Parts: sequence; C-alpha cells; structure tokens
Amino acid sequence: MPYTNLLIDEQDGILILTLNRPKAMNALNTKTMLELQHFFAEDAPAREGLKGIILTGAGEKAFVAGADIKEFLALDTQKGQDMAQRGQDVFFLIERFHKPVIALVNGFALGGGCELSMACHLRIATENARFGQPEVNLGIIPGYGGTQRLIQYLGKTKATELLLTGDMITADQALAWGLVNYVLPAGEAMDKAKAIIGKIAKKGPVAIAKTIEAINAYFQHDEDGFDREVKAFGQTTGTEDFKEGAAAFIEKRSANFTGR
Ligand code: CO8
Repeated sequence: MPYTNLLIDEQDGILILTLNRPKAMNALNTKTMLELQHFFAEDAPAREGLKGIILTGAGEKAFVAGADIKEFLALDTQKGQDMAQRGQDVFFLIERFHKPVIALVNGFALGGGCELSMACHLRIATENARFGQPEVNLGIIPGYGGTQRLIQYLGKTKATELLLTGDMITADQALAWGLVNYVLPAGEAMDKAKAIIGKIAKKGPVAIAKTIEAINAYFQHDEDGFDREVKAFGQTTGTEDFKEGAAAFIEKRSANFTGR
C-alpha cells in the first residue's frame, strides 16, 4: 500500500514511522488511521528482520495534536462510536505488536496523540513535548483509549485531574508522573530509542513477544472500560456542545457550551 501520511525509513531492522502531516500538527485524520491500521496489521508483521518501531511526528512542533477536529463536524452518536471503536482497534494493534514500539514524542501529544503515545510500549519525550487530553474543551471525551490508559500509567488521582481539566503537562512533569520513560534533548532522543530497540533485539524474540502479551494481560479486566468509553464518546458526539466546541476551535474562538 502506498502511504500518503506515513513515512517509513527502515535501517538495520529499526523502522522509523513518521506521521507526516506537519501543517495540521500531524492530526490523525481518517486516512492516517487507515494507513496506521494497514501498517500494523499487514506491513510491519511481514517485515523480516524487524527489531522494533520508533513512532514519531514530522516537523518540530507536534508529535500528534489529536484526532483531526476538522473531520468532527459530520459526527453523530453512531458515527462517533464507530470512529472511536475503529481507532481503539488500531491502537490495540500497536499495543499488541510483538516487537517493541517506542513513541518518540517530539512536541504536542494531545488527545488522540497522547492516546497514540500511550498505546506504544515505551515513550521517549523531547524537552519541548507536551501531553494532555483536552477533549473536554471540545465537549467530548477521549475515544482512543485515553480514559483507560491514562489511569493505567498515572493512577486515578493524576489521570482524573488531567482528564477533567484538559490541562497539558510538560515533558518533565510527564517523567515525574511516570507517563514517559525518558526526557532528552531533541538531538539525543532518537539515538536513545534506537539503543533501546537494539538492546531488546538481543533478547529472545519469543520471550519479548510473550512479555508484551503478558503485560497487556494485566490490564485486560479493563476492557469493559474501553467499551464504556466508545459508548460515552458517541454520546458526546451527539451533543450540541460538541458541534459548538469543534466549530469554535476551527473558527479560533472560545466555545460557548450550554450543556445540551
Ligand atoms: N485537528 C485538526 N487540525 C489541527 C489540530 C487537530 N487536532 N490541531 C492543530 N490543528 C491545526 C490547526 O487548525 C492549524 O491549522 P490552520 O493553520 O489551517 O489553522 C494548525 O494545525 C496549527 O495549529 P495552531 O495554529 O492552533 O498552532 P498553535 O501552535 O497555536 O497551537 C495546539 C498548537 C496547542 C496543538 C493547538 O493547535 C491545539 O490546541 N490543537 C487541538 C488539540 C486538541 O484539542 N486535540 C484533541 C482533539 S480531540 C481528540 O483527539 C479525540 C480523540 C478520540 C477521537 C475518537 C473518534 C473521533
């Protein structure tokens, strides 16, 4: 499949997958999600000698600034649920991939971008990275697993604060709170990611695959939470507040929420 929004660069078994829509802050539009789905379901598993994947964003400002808000205006309850379910399925492919997937978070990781980073096995942030789940500013909730994975990484106390306030945290806060593994200057982060993949590649591949499987199993009792998130996301996409929130973003003004 020829990719439009993904750049692939594989050297010595280490594959750098770059989300490439820098003018839109690498926002996850439908095409990007379909390409990610194809990449993790068909392309990556067939690559011989693959040691691991480093997922990053093009440009200097953003890893991924979220789902593409410009596609949101057409959503209603059912379409919102379907879109959230499809996105969660793609992110499960990443979380369950049998080789390490490292998010190199090189800027804003907001909404679906924070969720994407959390679906990766490890996260390395550059010093300018910012993390957050700002969906409440749009009158919706996270739909790509954010309500579940943020709690898994941060615990309920800090996750609740971030999810309810929509606040962003710095890379250093993300490190202190346990959301990322390392914070490094931009010039050093890629080398660190490659070194970690190189180290893991020296271990038994079955052991690595089974370790990933077992780590994921620890959280499987939370899958009801993911279902709940899909339904709740759909309910929020059916509201007037959501249409107002998305329109306000596009029109670059503050949203006027009414609770309907
Ligand atoms: N979607 C679409 N376009 C975006 C997005 C986005 N998420 N983020 C930024 N852009 C675009 C802007 O519209 C702008 O485009 P244009 O030049 O055409 O106006 C361009 O990127 C640059 O953005 P800014 O001018 O706003 O740049 P700033 O440096 O001033 O601000 C921010 C950067 C802080 C990242 C700001 O752009 C921002 O707040 N973006 C939105 C962040 C956000 O709310 N993300 C959450 C989205 S909702 C979500 O992810 C839900 C996931 C689950 C979905 C489930 C199924 C639908």
